[in-house]
Amino acid sequence: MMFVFITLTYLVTPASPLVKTGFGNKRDSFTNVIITSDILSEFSNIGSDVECVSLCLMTESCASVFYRSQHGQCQLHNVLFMSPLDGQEEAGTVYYSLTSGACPPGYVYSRLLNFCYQLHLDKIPYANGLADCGSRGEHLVTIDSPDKQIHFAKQVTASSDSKTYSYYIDGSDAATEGEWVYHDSRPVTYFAWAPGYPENSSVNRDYLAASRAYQFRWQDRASHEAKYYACEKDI
Ligand SMILES: [Ca+2]
Repeated sequence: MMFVFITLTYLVTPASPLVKTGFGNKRDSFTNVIITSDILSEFSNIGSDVECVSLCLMTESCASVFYRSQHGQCQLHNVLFMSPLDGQEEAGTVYYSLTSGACPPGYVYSRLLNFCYQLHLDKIPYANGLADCGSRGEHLVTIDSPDKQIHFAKQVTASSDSKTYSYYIDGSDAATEGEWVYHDSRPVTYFAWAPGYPENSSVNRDYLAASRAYQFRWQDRASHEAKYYACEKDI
């Protein structure tokens, strides 16, 4: 997908130490489209899209906004929508994602979790996903806490395009069966297994996948299986 980004740059007076300077990136594929699911909060009598983006900046769980100029309304969301076809047509509506210097446009950026990643909706074997992430100095997304698991599952289910398939994520027990490690050899200590998993069967189920069939809880899968994948950029 191609996006044209218009960057609005401005300093925000910090309401708390957690509020950081940031950017709103206009996602042109969503112009004149409105999506009303996953609303974090709404504001009325908002004069401009810039004001709407600044409200997002001041709300740490906000990842994106719709500004409805016809209604002077600003809608905050904690997910990044990926499918314009999920919305309804509404003239005068614009959509912005929040990003930062460290987490580029097109990536999902959670300021709360200091978490930056990109969903890749190509079905590929594990090694190809690993290689693609690595080509940008990234790694498969590391989900090492319940909060990250909840965030990831909410993000992928927010759009019809991204919720249609399972994702390879960081973690393998290929080296020693039953000993799960991340890309950097740290042991995996948090697991979000789907019921009945890990299967540990004889078909080399050595790779973690967040499974569509189980609300994106995890399965151990074989590396040849084609899946979506998500790459994390360390920030
Ligand atoms: Ca295994």
